[in-house]
Amino acid sequence: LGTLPTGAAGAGSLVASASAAQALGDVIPAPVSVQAAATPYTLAADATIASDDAGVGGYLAGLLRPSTGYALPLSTGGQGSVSLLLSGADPSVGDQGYQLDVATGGVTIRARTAAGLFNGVQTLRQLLPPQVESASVQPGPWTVPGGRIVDYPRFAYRGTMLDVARHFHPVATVKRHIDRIALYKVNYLHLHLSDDQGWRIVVDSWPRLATYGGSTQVGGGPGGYYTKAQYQEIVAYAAQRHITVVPEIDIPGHTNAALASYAELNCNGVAPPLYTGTGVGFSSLCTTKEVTYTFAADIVRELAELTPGPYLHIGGDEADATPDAQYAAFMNRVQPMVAGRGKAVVGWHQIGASAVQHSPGRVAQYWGTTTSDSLITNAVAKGAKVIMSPANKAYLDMKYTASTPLGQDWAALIEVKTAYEWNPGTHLSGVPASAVLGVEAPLWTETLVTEEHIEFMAFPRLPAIAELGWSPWSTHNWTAFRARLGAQAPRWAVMGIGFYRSPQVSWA
Ligand code: TNX
Repeated sequence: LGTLPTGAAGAGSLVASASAAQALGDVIPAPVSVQAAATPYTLAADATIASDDAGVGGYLAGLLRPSTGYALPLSTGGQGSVSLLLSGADPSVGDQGYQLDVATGGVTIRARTAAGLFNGVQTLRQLLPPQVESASVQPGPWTVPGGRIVDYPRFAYRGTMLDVARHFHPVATVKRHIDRIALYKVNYLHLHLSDDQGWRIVVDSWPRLATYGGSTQVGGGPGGYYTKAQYQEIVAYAAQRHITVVPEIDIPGHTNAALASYAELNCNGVAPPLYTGTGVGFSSLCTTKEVTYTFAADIVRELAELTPGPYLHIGGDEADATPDAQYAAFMNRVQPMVAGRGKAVVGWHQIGASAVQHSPGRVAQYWGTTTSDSLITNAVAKGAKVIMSPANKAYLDMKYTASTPLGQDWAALIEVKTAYEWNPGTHLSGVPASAVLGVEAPLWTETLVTEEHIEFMAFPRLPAIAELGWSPWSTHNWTAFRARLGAQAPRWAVMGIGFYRSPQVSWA
């Protein structure tokens, strides 16, 4: 594929001095309310951090110490130059929002939860000069514009998905991706852990899934899988950044890797070969065999045991090789298994088929390209909430333009403006905003092999989708977003994010 035309390629800008102090509202996602004041604060060499939550305090200190070179002693409770307080926040902030006050004497973030403090820290991070992201000591000055921000999310669920099945991505890549998505207040990471081309998580009761089913990937490379300990390491790393992992095992279709690993899962008892192409819709678990339900129960049990978060994603998309009646019968047995393990089902919107029953807390993820869909309205009528991932707006694996060297184009070409210009609360007719749990930007990896590829497709579109998930619709404005987005470029350069330099944006 050659070298990507990324922002990071022009690394000369890496060493530029701290840019002029920005305005208080120059943050992505756009905050709910911003009152600027002429009271900037400059972090001094003897500054201190006090936090009511040790985890978020430690995270902030870990962010600031390498680039400032300051000691920034951290205390739990009390008052510091930067104070993170679990009291006194404006009540409107709810359980994810925060209030940020910047005055000449210091910075105070108030919230009702650690997650709220963490979100406030991400705002503070963006208000500091881009060089704050550096791993080595930089000159500063570390000035934050003065005033007050009161901020909270429009939707509870602001996610992105990483497909580690089509091409396997190692733990270190996933962790760095988590660091980058946290900057935009993304709070769910959906991991697509199985597909036709690979099974990426150890299941003790079916060990060949990982060792054989995980042994290749698209194009025939070596693939890979996470041990349970590695998966838990990802979950814990995400949790420290207030991101909840949503694991997906895609059934009953998209299962060639499982079918290849265990002959008994096939209706004809014959294991197919491993698959390294990019076709979809050809594989199905044998829904009429009892062993299939033993298999499903084992997978659900082991995955639920590893997962502290509330959701288990069971796929359910493109089961074209499963007859409709069998699909419904299968889902009607598997969904209660998930509920029985204390988790809520998430499935792609095909789980809205009318013969598939509701299960408690069920969530349907919309990935279609139209603005009305009977499967979704069915699911909503039965009580499901919806995650909005319209493929022609939110899919990060779609090409930006016809000449983008990576990605696919079956749903659309998605330039930044296209990714930004839609409203998750009104996009689907018959789905009121009250039924929308949030948004998710999926990144499928049929064509994406390296971390550089992931970054190039996610940036700058992921921040656009994150803003749709967080910011009130009243702040939605392409011209204003475009300016805030362009200002992120120096930060991405310091962070080493090789982004797509969309010509729709004037990059700083
Ligand atoms: C459709 S969207 C799929 C995936 C592919 C993707 C590629 C959905 C639920 N299924 O299997 O990876 O298109 O864009």
